[in-house]
Amino acid sequence: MSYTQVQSQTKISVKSQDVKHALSDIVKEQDWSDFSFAPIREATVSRAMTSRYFKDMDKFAVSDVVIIGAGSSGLSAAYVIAKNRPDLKIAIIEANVAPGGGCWLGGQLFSAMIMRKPAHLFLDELNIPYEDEGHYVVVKHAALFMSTVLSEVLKFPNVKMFNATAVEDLVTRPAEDGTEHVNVAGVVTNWTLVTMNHDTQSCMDPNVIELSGYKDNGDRDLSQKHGVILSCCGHDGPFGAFTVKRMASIDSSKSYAGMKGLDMNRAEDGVVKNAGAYDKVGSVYFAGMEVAEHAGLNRMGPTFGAMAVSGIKAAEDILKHFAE
Ligand code: AHZ
Repeated sequence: MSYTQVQSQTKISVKSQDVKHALSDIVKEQDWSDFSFAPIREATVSRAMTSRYFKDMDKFAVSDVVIIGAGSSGLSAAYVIAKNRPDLKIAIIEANVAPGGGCWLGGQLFSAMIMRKPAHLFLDELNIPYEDEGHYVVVKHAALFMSTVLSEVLKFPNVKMFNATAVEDLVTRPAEDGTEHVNVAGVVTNWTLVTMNHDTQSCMDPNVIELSGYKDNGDRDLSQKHGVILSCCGHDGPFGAFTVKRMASIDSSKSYAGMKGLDMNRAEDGVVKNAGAYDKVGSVYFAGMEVAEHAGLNRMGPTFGAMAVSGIKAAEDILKHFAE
């Protein structure tokens, strides 16, 4: 009996009092031998995936907010922006297949995640339980935080995450003030596996996501707000700190200080204070550990409060930009 056949019947009665079945309408007590799904063509499965993906690529080819990096800071920011502005198109680009960045463990191989207050208020917002230890709280597993914030973000209809996709360059325009500075008008993307193999392949050109608010000739359309990039690429590594490094290589007026050694107290306060807009680069905001790279701050190690709070601060800056 297939699922559709079962649906058209009255509910199967359950004699067992103890067992709670997840498939409530087609519950089986003992014998699953006649179970089958309704038939499906392989091509139907392909079309169901690819048509949606390409529709999303079309829809998000011009986006209001592009978030680079789906770690704890990027997803915290995405949650706040998407919740407050369901009208904004928010594209999240994540180089890894698995989103979440470094937030599947608390530190080293340990499960528990430490968040210093007031980041616990964000946990309350997401209904994530924790142990209250006074000035800090402990979530029993970092994956509980990550999976919750990730699922909440993905539920927003105005958010699309493109994972296994790397931002490998920035789209730039001359700054309006006539100086040598640049405005960033979009991101250049490629499949991560391609980005990692440019040296071994003949050139495979990338794709682009443009920020909203530009005309066909690339000039700003002053009748509307321009879109923004929020870079949350984490600290330096194979992909990390991408945007600060690229800004410094494009624009001679930019340099990045580089992250300093570990100092939890200075690092967490500094990352929050320096998160948000980036001096003299229109359209780009930063949150998370990438802030430590451009501002020359300490790293904090396994305390995640500043990741959530810097994401929220950057999100609020972006909300102000769209509200003004
Ligand atoms: O894959 C990266 C990760 O998921 C992704 N990413 C980086 N560069 C990218 C690019 N294109 C697309 N060019 C890119 N995606 O960005 C994500 C960064 O997540 P993260 O968890 O590394 O950064 P975060 O700043 O959100 O959180 C940092 C957590 C850390 S590191 C640390 C320490 O080392 O002391 N302490 C904390 C709390």
